[in-house]
Amino acid sequence: MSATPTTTSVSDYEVLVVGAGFSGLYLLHRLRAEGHLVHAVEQAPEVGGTWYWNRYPGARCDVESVDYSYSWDEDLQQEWTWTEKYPAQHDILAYLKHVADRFDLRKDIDFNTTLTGAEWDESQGLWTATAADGRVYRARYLLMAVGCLSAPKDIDLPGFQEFTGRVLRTYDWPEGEDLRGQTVGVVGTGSTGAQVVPALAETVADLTVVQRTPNFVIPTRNRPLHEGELDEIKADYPARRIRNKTHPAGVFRSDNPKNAYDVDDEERRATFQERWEGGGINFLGSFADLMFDQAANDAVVEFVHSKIDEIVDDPETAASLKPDGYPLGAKRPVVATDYYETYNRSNVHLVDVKKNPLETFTATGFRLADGTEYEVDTMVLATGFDAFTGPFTKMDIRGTGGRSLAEIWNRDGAKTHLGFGASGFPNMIIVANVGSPSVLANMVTAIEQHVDWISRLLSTMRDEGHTMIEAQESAQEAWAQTVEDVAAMTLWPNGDSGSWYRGANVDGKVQLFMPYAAGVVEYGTTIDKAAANDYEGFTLS
Ligand code: N01
Repeated sequence: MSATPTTTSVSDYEVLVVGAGFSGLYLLHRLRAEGHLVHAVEQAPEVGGTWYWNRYPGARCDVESVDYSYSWDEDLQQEWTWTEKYPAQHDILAYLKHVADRFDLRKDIDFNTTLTGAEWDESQGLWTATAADGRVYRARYLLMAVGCLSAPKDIDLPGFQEFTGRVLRTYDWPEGEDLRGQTVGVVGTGSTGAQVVPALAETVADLTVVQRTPNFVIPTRNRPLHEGELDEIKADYPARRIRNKTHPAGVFRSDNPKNAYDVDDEERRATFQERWEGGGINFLGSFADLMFDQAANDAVVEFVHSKIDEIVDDPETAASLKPDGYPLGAKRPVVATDYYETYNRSNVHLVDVKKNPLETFTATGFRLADGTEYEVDTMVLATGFDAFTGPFTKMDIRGTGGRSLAEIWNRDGAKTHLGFGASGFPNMIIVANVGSPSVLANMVTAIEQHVDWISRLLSTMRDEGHTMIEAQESAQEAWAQTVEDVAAMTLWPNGDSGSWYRGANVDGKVQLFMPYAAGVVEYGTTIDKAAANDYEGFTLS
């Protein structure tokens, strides 16, 4: 708790929600409706979480608009108008602002409030959380609705401090900035890089993309919704939401039930081609065994390689863009518009730093190992996140006996029981993050599933006179093992992908597979069973 207090105000609540993105807003609404005294704090001056901050050109979600939205209010889903198949950042932010206004949520949110730490007071059974400006919040329950991808990865580029030009990071991009006419460098070719690169290519004079690990990039095929399409969806909305909850990914996909080698070469290629034409994450439903069978995955890898060869004019650039050494899906698959096509533009250049390492940044740009120098006006860093754990470990969270969550997670990796609680941190409840399907599903479905479970838990505790819940250490160990074991049944952990799913993108981070790979259906059964069994694995008192 580092900041010098400028105020000593102390506010008392039953529940303190940290974050006002998709999770925090629904928690606030749901818990308030159930009569809990609940309040939220939010670092930003506005609601929206990740969709407030990530305003970079091209930012768009790869889950369809009509599914990447709340399902818990029929009037809300009937009255909101989505205009495109996939929502742009500003569309999602507008939607969340509307939700905040419509359900009068803002009155219970303190904006511009960054919590620096939270401490469990054992004698009183309360959390005391401190904001950067010194304000203090006391609450029985601390609900961590902080997002999985909200703490940027530290800059780990050689000699970056030498660079004196402008630096923009995609995670907090200045509103409306498109770097028109400038000479620009971009580091990072993940989901963010693959969206910002084609968008910037349209406006900047010259764009150099620094790529370390190539990704599999599937075309989005975004389009305006056809006339009448939204009305048809709305007529069937409740049933559509139920269908979404029957798919492990929390969004209905017409997955092909066949395995890749159940069919001949021609049918296999035609199937990939059809899904590629359709665009989006549905491509992963081409065959049932893509994430389970290496040969099936090799087939899809070969198909994507062939598309890169087809699209990219320069053979050397095409060769550099082809991912190898890890299965498609082991790193979060990227969905973007005109990504490969962008490398055919005369103002866009790819620098493959696996072949020719980035030696150092200089005052005016950067230099490669072979001595090639690049001069840029602005460097754009799309270098990713300290995923899952970062938003927790950047705070000083102290549990029973003063134990530090950051110390434990940095040393042993992040472990939870069923994704909701960590042993030694009573009444700290985690929302849709480590140990639950979270990022491997439609985040909104995963969030709703978590919030519904948490709200049931808190109401049950109130009704039964409990005031404390804590994950049992043995249950937490067993669940962490289950999360690993389930991931090990898939190709997700395989290869040299450096994926943030397992912390491999951050130097020195303990590598554990963090999301629960079995998906929301299996997970829902597990958590409901635990609840029905008197919250098995948790101690309630
Ligand atoms: O981050 P990333 P992101 N030198 O970690 C490179 C979601 N999302 O912000 O792979 C050189 O995926 C790094 O290279 P490497 C989605 O879940 C969704 O792009 O480590 N390069 C990589 O290329 C996504 O997965 C949407 O070798 C360095 C890139 O930076 C998640 O957010 C849109 C480097 C980081 O990629 C994160 O995506 C956007 C270094 N020192 C985001 N350090 C949609 O819904 C890092 N890199 C569409």
